[in-house]
Amino acid sequence: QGQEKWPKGDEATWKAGLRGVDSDVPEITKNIVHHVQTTLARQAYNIDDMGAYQATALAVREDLIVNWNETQLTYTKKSPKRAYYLSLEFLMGRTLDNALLNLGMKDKFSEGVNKLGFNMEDVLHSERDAALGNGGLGRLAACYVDSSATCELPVWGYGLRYQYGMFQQLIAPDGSQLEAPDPWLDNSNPWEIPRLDVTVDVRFGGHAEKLEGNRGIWSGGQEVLAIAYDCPIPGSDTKSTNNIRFWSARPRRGFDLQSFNAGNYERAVETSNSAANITNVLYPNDNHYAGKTLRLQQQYFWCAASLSDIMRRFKNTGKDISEFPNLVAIQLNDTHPTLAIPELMRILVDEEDVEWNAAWDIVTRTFSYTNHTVLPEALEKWPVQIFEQLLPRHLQIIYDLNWTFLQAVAKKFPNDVAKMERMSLIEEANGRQIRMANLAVLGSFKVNGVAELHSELVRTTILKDFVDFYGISKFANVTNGITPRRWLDQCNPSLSALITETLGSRAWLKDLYLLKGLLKYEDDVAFHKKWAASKANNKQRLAAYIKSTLGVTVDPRAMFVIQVKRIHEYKRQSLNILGVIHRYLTIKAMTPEERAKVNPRVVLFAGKAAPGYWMAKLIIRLIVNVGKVINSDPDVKGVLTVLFLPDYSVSLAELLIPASDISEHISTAGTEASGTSNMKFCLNGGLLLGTVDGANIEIAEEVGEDNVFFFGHLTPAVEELRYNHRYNPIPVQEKSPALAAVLDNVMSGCYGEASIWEPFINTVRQGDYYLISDDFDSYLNAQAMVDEAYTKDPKEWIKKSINTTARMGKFSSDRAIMTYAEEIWNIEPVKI
Ligand code: CR1
Repeated sequence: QGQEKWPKGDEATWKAGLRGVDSDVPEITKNIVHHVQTTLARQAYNIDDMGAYQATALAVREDLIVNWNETQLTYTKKSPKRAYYLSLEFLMGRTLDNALLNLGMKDKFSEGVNKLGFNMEDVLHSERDAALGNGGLGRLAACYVDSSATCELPVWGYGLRYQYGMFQQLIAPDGSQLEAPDPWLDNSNPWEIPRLDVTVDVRFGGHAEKLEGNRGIWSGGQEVLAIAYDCPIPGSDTKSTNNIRFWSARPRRGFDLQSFNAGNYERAVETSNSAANITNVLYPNDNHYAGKTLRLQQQYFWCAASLSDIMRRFKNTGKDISEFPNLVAIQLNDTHPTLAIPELMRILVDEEDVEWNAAWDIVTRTFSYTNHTVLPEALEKWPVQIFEQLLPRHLQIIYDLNWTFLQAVAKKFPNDVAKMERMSLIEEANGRQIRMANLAVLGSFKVNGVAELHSELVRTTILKDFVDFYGISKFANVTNGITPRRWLDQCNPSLSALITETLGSRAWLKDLYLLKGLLKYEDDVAFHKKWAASKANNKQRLAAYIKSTLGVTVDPRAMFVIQVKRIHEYKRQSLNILGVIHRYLTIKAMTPEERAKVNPRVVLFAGKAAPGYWMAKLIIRLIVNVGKVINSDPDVKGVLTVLFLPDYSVSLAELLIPASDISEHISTAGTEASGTSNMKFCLNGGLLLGTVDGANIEIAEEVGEDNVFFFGHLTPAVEELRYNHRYNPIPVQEKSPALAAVLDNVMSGCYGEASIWEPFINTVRQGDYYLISDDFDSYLNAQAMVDEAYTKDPKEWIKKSINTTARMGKFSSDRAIMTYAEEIWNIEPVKI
């Protein structure tokens, strides 16, 4: 009844929390009230979930900042060698829950929030995702900063503070993807600390003059101001709190107004707008190079600001410049930050007066480069012409580097002109272009791929010439990893609690190999029951979300089959949906008695297509329309449901991943460098259905091949199969009658007019670059094995699930980051 008079929670707690009131209300609660009262200037009468979230976040932020300060002070005092992770993408997702768990304060805060009349779940859900990334590459960076803080390594991330993150995906009534902007900073971001005093001038354009000894002077053009925003990254169960420094672009004050007279005021303001444009938006391409000038501006702006900041910090140590590589390691996350290489050369040679060869020695002991893809369409190449306009001095430096490099190549491989052409930093065909991967390899002391197979492909295909030139030891593998804090403890509280209860402590969260301890219970009936209950609970949680967002009822007792990732032809969501159609047709042809024996499935898709990737968008449209037909067909009701969940995000992944029985990772062999959601699903006890590709292979090595469902051709077969598709094509009808029937069914018009789907169907019937027709029957076979395993012996299935989770120790990003630290960066943990 008190609730009627007092708007929210416990009146006494609110009042005792106010400023100036002496009380024994816990510090945490008082702090939240304090932020409601003074920072938000609101009160119990007008505070909603969003307000409660903001006040709670501000209170938690204070603890983060205290730890952050202490960590940074320790780094400054001890001046250890530090590593910097340069990534254009950090796909962070939400922060509050993760911060509370890492700080070990979730229970206390939940209590406080409750007292004030809120539910922690609702408060946590009020936070908007920070989606400053496209997919795996950006999420990997986020996992790596979490692990570096947890492992107490002195690592900072450097990124861009985009005003607009990854677009919001909407699905139109006809099934097409629509894009809406993501103004994620609109509600302000409590996790960032603006450093208005930390700024860097970044020059674009102007003239470059060459002096003696390869030195140069770069002047004129336009300067843009970079302003730092820091984002504290707490480690788990440690004070160690690292940083991501995000740069935001501002027009340089005064510059524009001076260059125009008062009569040109509007033009002047336009120019300022164009400067701020640089950090406006994240480019929404995944595994695809788009070649936009503004993107090159982003890359240089970010590299220049970060290197200037790193150099300033190094100089504060008072060490001689030759010591730079002994105190600084810089990791290039893909080729996006490759400009950091000529930029460091420019700083050393032009500004620090270091002799050219000595400078190159410093540079090549500082950088290392991670390659994330062998897909040719993703390799960055910038037209020389754009460089001439924007970065004239860097172009000179690249030419000078190339000159020396090609001489060395010619010396090592006399008369091999083709090799020289391939290895040159400049591609002469197709207008002249600068090959960023070649430059990244040239300027780095170590190059790594992200899973064993991928690293091998890097060494034997795209970088083979460089292996011949430098020797194998420069080329390494560091298999990707994921943070078990977010990807089990946070997203799957019921399983996390069961694991902790069973193992007797939470130590597994920082030593994931301890999960092996679960194997003792692989046949334990009571444990099986709890394991299954947790999965059932997660499936119900997802079913409730589906009900509330799509209005569709799914049965949590059905098998949940999930494929969530960027929509891409190489990832073959197409194969999945064609397989679904085959299943649909098969069930429809059955008698009711036969249907009753079918293993009921809910097939879930989610993922965004790049706005300019027409074929990927067509595939989404097909999935949605096939889903509509299947879901409204009484013949398959309760046996098959197919849904496309819109607007995939880190937060949606946290809901989906714990609910899977099977997840699909079915790329054409040799195309998926690693994959990381495969690791997340398996860590949460979902079994894997996939091709022999990327990290699937290493997952199978760990969890046992009998616990994964593999299918499809292997990597060495791909080239020949593609050749055959081009030169000796076999009709689909002959290769796979099942697939031919599915394609005919699509073209029969039952999911919408044939003309809509024709362009997609043609890619399968002709050319079939991604080998759908070659793998289709094998895929169906694997699906049949899944059904059999799931229905025949539920105990055996649970045992597989337990085994999968228990053997995922290798895939902690702590292991990955320690490998980088020990084998590449040569840095050590620093105790705070
Ligand atoms: C790969 O496609 C990998 C991530 C992280 C992606 C994916 O398989 O897991 O990187 N590559 O390493 C990429 O985005 C630009 O390349």
